[in-house]
Amino acid sequence: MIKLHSFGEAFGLIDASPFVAKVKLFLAVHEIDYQEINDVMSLGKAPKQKFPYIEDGKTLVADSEMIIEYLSKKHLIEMDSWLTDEQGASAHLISKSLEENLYWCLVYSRWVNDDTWPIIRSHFFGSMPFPLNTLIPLLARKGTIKRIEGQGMGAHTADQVLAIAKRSFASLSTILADKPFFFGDKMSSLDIIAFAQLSSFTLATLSNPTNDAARKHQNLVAFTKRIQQSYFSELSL
Ligand SMILES: N[C@@H](CCC(=O)N[C@@H](CS)C(=O)NCC(=O)O)C(=O)O
Repeated sequence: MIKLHSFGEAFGLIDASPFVAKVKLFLAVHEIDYQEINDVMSLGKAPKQKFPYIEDGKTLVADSEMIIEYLSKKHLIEMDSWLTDEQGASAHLISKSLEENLYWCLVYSRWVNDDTWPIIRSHFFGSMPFPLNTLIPLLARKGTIKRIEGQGMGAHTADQVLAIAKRSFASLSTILADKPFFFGDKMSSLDIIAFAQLSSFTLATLSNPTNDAARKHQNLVAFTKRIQQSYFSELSL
């Protein structure tokens, strides 16, 4: 059976990481059995020093997109074969916007902003013994802020990052409109990616200006709730 290395459920979400959530939803939608291994301490041993990665026997596959490609080939899944070429191209670019831009607003809201950082610190590092519980979170926060700065989002003020996130939420809300899924009645891989990124804001039990801004869009809240309830009903909403 496939082993999925993840951070684990957190803040009412199926995983603290939207990239892990994406793989978990893909596995659930396609009814692929797997064993989940939550071990944040082993992140350093991950092939790309990031979660998710999977083990399939001796094969290791890291990166959510590559995992989905690998599993699609193995299980002969063609989730997007019904999309037109134009829809497929738009889906690709929207998903890149979500994962390469909106995602960094999420990281900023959790790791940079002082309103949410204490909750993140206590969740990931609270059970460590003293003095690790003071030193490790400091180092981890410093490292994450360096990555956010390297990516570019970290150069902005909190208000500017919030404005960037708000524009993405509004655009996604407009595109989704009152459809069940982004391209109509049927789920595509864009819905999997959109669920993973959006639910990290709409369904998180963390109250901050970014999550509150996402929750103003009723259709995005309903979309993420519906999917979480359909595939992960054990998580309370
Ligand atoms: N492109 C990767 C991104 C994965 C990623 O950024 N994972 C983050 C969590 S959301 C991570 O493991 N971060 C740990 C670190 O950078 O130390 C994917 O699609 O899987």
